[in-house]
Amino acid sequence: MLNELEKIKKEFLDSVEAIKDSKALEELRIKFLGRKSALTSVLRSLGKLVQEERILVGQKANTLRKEIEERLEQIKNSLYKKGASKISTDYTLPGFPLSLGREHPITKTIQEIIDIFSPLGFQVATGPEIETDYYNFEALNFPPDHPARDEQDSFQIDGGKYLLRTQTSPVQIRVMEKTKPPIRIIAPGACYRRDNPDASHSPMFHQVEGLAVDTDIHFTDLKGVLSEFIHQMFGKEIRMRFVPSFFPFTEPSAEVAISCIICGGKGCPTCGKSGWLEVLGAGMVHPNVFKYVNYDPKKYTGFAFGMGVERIAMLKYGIHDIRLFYQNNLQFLNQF
Ligand code: 2NM
Repeated sequence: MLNELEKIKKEFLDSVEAIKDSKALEELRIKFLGRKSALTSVLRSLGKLVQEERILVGQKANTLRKEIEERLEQIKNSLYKKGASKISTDYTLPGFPLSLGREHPITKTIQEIIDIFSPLGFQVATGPEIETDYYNFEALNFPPDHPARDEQDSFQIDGGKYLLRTQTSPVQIRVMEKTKPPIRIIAPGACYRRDNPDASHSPMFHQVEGLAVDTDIHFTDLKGVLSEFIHQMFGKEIRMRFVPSFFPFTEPSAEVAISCIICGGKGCPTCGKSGWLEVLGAGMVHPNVFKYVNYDPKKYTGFAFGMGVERIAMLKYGIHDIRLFYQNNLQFLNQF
């Protein structure tokens, strides 16, 4: 038996040098390790041997088997290295498709709004989302304990030292503090109010507010600018109306509505049978606001407006629940 193993080993070492390709390698593997190989039949016949012999021959046979396996593995690797350098890459094959992201519908709507106001001379202004009571309320003519504050419950930080802005108008105050008129700006960005989420409320939402200040700004300028905005955003056929309203930072103030984009004004469930949809608030800047930023209210007048971006996007795209914007459902988001 031991002689037999020696013979197998010698024969293997003799024939291994001749291997030139993977076909020859596989043939040799079958010949020396396969079911019908001499080594396999030695291992099979171990049971017939007496114990001492069985242990000795068994060990030798298994060692040989390992040696053969390792040597074949070495040859396989060196064949692969030689061959790999010959395999050329086909650079004309198409690559793996990358799934491209896209703008969120809110980002897209903000950009559309900016693209309408930019050619009218409005520059984009931004500011902090963490604000002080002074910039978010007081300088905007919302005195402490004024009932208008009830509509804008805020999230407080550091026991009321700071708050998350409830509107983007503090940006307008910050710009007016640093810049002399004429001013024409729009302030897009995230705002926060302590509202419970439902189909039309979210504790985080977005606004675009606008402001124009100069020596000769009138209500008719506000109407002209907003009429241009509404027609570009919703269509030339859309009508617009101003309804008297109240905001602390404007006087007079108005709610701006558009003829219902679903029914054209006849009345339907979307417009609550009124034929009109409220889309933004606006007015002439209150003289008190100018006093806070050291503008002379006798010299300067201005108009301001504010809109909820989600509301605009919901009307434009026919979305019935604001929460869809924040759920990251790709089936929803991929539609835009
Ligand atoms: C609105 C409605 C009406 C507004 C006022 C000002 C400022 F800074 F001039 F006082 N900024 N934005 C304003 C006016 C905002 O949002 C519904």
